Amino acid sequence: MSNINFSNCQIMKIIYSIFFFFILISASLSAENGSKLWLRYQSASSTKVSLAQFSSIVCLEDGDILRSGANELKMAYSEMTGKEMPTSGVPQSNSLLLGTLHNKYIRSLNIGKELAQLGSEGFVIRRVKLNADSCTVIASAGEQGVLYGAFYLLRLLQTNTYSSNINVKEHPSYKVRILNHWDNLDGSVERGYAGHSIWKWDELPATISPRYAEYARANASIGINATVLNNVNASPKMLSTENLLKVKAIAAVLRPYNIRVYLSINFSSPKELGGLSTSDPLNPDVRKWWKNKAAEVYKLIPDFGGFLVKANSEGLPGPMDYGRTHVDGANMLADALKPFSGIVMWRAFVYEPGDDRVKLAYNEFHKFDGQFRDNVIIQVKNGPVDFQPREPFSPLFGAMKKTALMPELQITQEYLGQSNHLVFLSSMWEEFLDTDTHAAGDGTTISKLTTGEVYPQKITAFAGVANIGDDANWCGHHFAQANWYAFGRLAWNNQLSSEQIADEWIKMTFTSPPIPLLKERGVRDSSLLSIKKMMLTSHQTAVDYMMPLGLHHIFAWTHHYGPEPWCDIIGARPDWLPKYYHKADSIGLGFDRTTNGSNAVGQYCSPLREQFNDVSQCPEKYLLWFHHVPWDYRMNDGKTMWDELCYTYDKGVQSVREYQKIWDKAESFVDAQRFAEVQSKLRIQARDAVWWKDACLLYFQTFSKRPIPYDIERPVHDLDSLKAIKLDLKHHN
Ligand code: GCW
Repeated sequence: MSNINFSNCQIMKIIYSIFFFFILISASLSAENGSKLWLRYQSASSTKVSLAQFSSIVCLEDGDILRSGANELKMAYSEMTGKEMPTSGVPQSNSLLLGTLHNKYIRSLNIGKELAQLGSEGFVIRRVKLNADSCTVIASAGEQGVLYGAFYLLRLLQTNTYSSNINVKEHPSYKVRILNHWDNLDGSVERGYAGHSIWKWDELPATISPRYAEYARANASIGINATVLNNVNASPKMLSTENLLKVKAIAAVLRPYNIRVYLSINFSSPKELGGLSTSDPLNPDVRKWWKNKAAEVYKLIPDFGGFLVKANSEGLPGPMDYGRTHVDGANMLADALKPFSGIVMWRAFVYEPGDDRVKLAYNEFHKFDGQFRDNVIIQVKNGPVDFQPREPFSPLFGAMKKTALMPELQITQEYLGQSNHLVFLSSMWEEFLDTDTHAAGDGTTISKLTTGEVYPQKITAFAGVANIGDDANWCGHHFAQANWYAFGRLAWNNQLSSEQIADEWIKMTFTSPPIPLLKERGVRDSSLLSIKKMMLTSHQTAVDYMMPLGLHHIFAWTHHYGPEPWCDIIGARPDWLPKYYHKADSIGLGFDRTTNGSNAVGQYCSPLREQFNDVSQCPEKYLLWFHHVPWDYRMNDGKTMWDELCYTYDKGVQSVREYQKIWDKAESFVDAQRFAEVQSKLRIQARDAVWWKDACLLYFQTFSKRPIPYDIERPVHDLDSLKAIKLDLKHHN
């Protein structure tokens, strides 16, 4: 009996140990809502090396921005080791030194020329000998570079890629790396799918949300150095003194992280806010009003960045209301900002009805080449229409040789499943940046053009429409954080591969429990690899189940979420309706933009224009963008266009199902909350993919009159029931 009792006791002990083990594991697995983004250092304690290898941190000088970098390292040290990082005033053996050329130790390293070339935001991280001691140094010409170097070092540790003989040299591809918030003063966010605006205008300037500093840290960690706080559909009230005081309060939080604040302005502000009778850019009172307003802004915010302007677009006011031009409008604002070194980002997203919509921005802008002030930069969306799942590049890139141009990308997934679909946008942006425009001969890629390597630009910039809101996980979908991350990384280095970006992000974001522990628990590396593969194929997958082969803008009228290729609204602008774009008829599908059609191909340089013009040479991913193609046209793989369309939609659906399997298999690798949330979003995505496939194939079948190939999944919806769907937007916005 006693024996039995004894062994019971042992069993109890074992049960308790197992119980506590699981409590520990589940605590580390469950307390996760995604709010920490990729800034997780706790796991680094179990990686090959951690900050603990450094004997001390030595800040060789003072400065708010440098201090932000040092603080991040100290915080990471505590998270990694549970102890405070030793600090020291002078270099010791194995110290981590942070400093700029202002410091004698950094100067003694003889790297002044190198640092000057890298600029104030560039940096080196290097193992150096100082007197007799070996140290690691993060050095830059400016304190900004030290901040970026600190985050760079942390990333190496987080991703397990640090080596003790480190030798890194970095500088950013673009000077201005900027988020565009489409946030309104009432707290709503246009095309925002992650809750309300993070800017709490009602409580500012008295109350400063702790999220502002978190936001600044996250952006600094990926090199973003600028932000436009408000929607391009701007309210004139944004520039009221009352609101500027609120902007000043936000700027004060972002400044130590090297982030400058910009504002979108409403072109009618002189009239609407200032009470003038006009906002004509050539009117002296209007010009004076803007000069005074600029002076007021800079008095409050001396490092204010400048204005972003949407003018004469989608009903917004602009210089053309007064018979003036984009040049008149942009230059007037540029003159007002010039004394303070501010810049104007003037958007080319304009499409006054007339010609084929894809041609309009080019038609309106390229004729002004060379006429803008040198503190104006034209902000151009990646494609000629509007952030569609896939577009060929905007032909303005390469066409304006004497004007600074900057790409505008959309991080928020307005047209890519919003916060429900897992779509890693980096692949799309990489494709865009790598595109050869041939503007100045072979190899004139968009990345080279926009960094000023081909035609020099005084300002270079890279903008992304933010996907950030006040949701706990910031972006609505855990994987949408990867798009914010990727945008910043590409703005910093536009040569990075999406594969590297995905790899970094996965390792930094899903570090709980840490990777080595996972291995002990038998989770194979293949889970990580599969997640990466899922991310890297996810853009093509979304294109496949939404708009393959160059189809575009066949979304539902209001919400841009689901399919409505049949959509017809009496009295609507034709180029706001899907039929304008797909042109389905009994002969075939697609928009004829060849020399026989709208001749949009003519806006591209040779040999692209000839390639796009010739149906047999046109890349199939753009086929229906440039051609009206017969249903039985033979594709490269020998299938008819109709069959290819069917198989591609089906492939999209099947790929999402694969993603579900990949994710479910990764369950032991991800904490419970994030696992369940992504799982449930993938279920929505799988259902939506079928919705897209059925809607588009059943609708286009009414024109093609051909069977859906019998070896693919049959439709599960009726066309009429799909046509009856009217989404309650609240579910999606
Ligand atoms: O993509 C479209 C959006 C609008 C947006 C506009 C723009 C801010 O549907 O919501 O307005 O583009 O870029 O100005």
